[in-house]
Amino acid sequence: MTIRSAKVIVCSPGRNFVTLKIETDAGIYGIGDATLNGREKAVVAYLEEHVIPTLIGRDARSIEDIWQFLYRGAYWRRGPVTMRAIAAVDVALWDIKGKALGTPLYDLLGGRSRDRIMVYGHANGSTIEETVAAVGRYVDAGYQAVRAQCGVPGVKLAYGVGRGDLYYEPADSQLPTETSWSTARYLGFIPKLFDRLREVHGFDVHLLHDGHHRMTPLEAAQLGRSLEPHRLFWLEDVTPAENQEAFRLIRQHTVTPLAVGEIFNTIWDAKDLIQHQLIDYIRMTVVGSGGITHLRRVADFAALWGVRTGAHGATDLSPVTMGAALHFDSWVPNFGIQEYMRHSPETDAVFPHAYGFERGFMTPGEAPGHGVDIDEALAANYPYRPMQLPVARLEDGTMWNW
Ligand code: GCO
Ligand code: MG
Repeated sequence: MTIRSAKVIVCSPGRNFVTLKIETDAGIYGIGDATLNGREKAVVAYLEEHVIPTLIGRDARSIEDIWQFLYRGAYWRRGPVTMRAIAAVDVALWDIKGKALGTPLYDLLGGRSRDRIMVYGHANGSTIEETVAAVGRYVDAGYQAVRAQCGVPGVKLAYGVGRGDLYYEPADSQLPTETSWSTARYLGFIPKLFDRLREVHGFDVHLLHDGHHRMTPLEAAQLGRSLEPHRLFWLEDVTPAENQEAFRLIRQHTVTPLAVGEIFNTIWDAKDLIQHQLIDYIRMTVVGSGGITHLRRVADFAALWGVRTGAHGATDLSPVTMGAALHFDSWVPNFGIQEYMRHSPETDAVFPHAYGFERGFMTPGEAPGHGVDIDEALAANYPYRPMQLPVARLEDGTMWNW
């Protein structure tokens, strides 16, 4: 079964998505996601100019060999653009293999380890009481785990707070929106949010929080320690993890569980964090990490050290990634949780999918492959719109991490 053609489909049904479609001479096609939020066109060019021409005529069944060919063959390894392009090919090929064998992707990986997949939703508000009410709506909808983010008094456009839309989407402008940041204000405020959340909602719901790379290691340690009484499910991305050793300091000071990895691309970004047991959850997902083929190596390595998965699942990960991730989650023995940020109805219509949600849990469906397709005619109604992620500055104007 050889690869006959491949093409990249760029569309914006509510937000931008880059999708790879690979067709074989057997008439079977597979779909992969290559979306890199705010930098989409770089991956489009990588695929169209440098990857697709090398795929034509290859055996579509040789997923591992094609992965190694793309990873080693580029000579220039790793990075978000390269690894998303590889992921798109990899996921499309797993999709093809599942369809060719008439079996869902989870089955190819070794079968199901669980019946349903616990997901966490995103609750946010501009005040504590708004956030408390938002968490309540998720609890009422059956969620067992909810991420809570809140506006911070004195901080303009704090991270993670919706701007009136039902579907939170941070990439909101052709030129990056300038937001402001004060870690001091944040550290003084967030414990009050969780005091109130536990007071109202008790301890039966898992609560999560995302620091979005803003703190120094010591500040992160302080936050982790101050939140210990609230027994969070996890505290995410407290500090940028380019320096994996930084987490050692955090770990020495707090027992609040730590999650990181949504911006990691390969196992090399997470190796030290995992083998020194400096984190509890690894947030890498298929689109960011070279696809199923590489992510399962990460998960198996993490399992050795008691680290569980907690895949990134924001709206910039297309339904194709969501579908593939849910199959992966169904199989992976060291599963922790799956992030689930709902897509808009426009996105869901362009990407018909077999996966489903019911009261806080998801299932991948039983369709062969990953079970997600693209309606190309509908996609053509939604042309690409240049959008970038925001940036953040400290109160004195210093550029900080968004
Ligand atoms: C999360 C994330 C995202 C990112 C987004 C950037 O935990 O869900 O931090 O919402 O900000 O993926 O494109
Ligand atoms: Mg995050």
